Amino acid sequence: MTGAGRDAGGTVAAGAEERSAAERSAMALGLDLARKGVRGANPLVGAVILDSAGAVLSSGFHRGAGTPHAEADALANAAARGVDVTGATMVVTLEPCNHTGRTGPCSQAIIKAGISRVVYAAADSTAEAAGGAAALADAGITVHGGLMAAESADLNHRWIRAAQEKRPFVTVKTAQSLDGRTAAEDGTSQWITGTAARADGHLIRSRADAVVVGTGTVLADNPRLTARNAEGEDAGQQPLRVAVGHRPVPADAAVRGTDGRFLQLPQHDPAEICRELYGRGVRHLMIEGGATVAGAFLRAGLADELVAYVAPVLLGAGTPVFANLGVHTIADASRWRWDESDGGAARLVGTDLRLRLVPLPAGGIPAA
Ligand code: RP5
Repeated sequence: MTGAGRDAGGTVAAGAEERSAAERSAMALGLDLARKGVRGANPLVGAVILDSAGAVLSSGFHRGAGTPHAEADALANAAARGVDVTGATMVVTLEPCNHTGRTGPCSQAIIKAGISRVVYAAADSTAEAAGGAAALADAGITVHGGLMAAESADLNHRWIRAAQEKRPFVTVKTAQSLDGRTAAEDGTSQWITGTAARADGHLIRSRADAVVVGTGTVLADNPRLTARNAEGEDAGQQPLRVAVGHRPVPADAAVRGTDGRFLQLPQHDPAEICRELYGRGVRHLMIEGGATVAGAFLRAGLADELVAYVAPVLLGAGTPVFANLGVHTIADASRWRWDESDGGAARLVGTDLRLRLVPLPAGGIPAA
């Protein structure tokens, strides 16, 4: 969906042909700016304002829920420098919103500022915010949708899916031996995979809004669940750390940290966990185990991608990577397909193999 082609009384043209090189490079800049935002309840968005010659007048991005949207940020940055944006073009990575949430509708701010042309990438797929392009066109602004829409949608694809399904996008991550174990028979588990795989896992943590483990894993491994760099320092955005289950989490458990980003949920049911965390603004949820929690999400059909780091290590016995999948016969197997996006279906990361899969629809049969 490009959002192009809608005629709402003004002009909403498709015309990728006439989009200038300046607008394309402004959109690329907008996407870079968008990545600086904080993930969570709102999508990542960047905006760039161009003069009629294609020079950049101002830019902005959305820093996270409750802060100004990218369009408002770009307009405010222009105003702060006394830059006149009358008749200018706004290039924005998502269709401007048309609703009043914690901030006002961007469509009205753009109209009020005297912008004469708006070029956006992806249409806003949420029912609450959609309609901005039509409102702008109604006000006589020339609106083009769809420039670099795929790049914008890719940036926010987990958020978009979450908004559509009204639950977090769920990534299940495992770090396992070649024979599918996450701990040896005596419970020792650190470490099965190497530093490069662990660093890659930390990158996923830094992009997730929350990381979930069961209280059993908290007690067994005392994980920190922070996103850290190769030096072991906290790096990037930090997810909310969530322990699910009834067992008490000790006062000195590493997962509690000191930043207040720890939560214990008594719920066991994945759907309830998703509901609770979605209500708290979580749009991308990462499940790190243990076997019971990860298995419960898979069994409930609430795992949207599986990232498995497989070490060239055999344990022969020990903790299985998933428990209670409810598979008793081959016909009931939980079936997945390799997915090439987001880092590829299979590649070596240091000494380990990183696999990425997405579920087949229920009852799906893998391609021959
Ligand atoms: C979980 O995170 C596993 O339980 C593993 O032992 C643990 C490591 O977390 P950090 O303490 O490195 O954050 O996947």
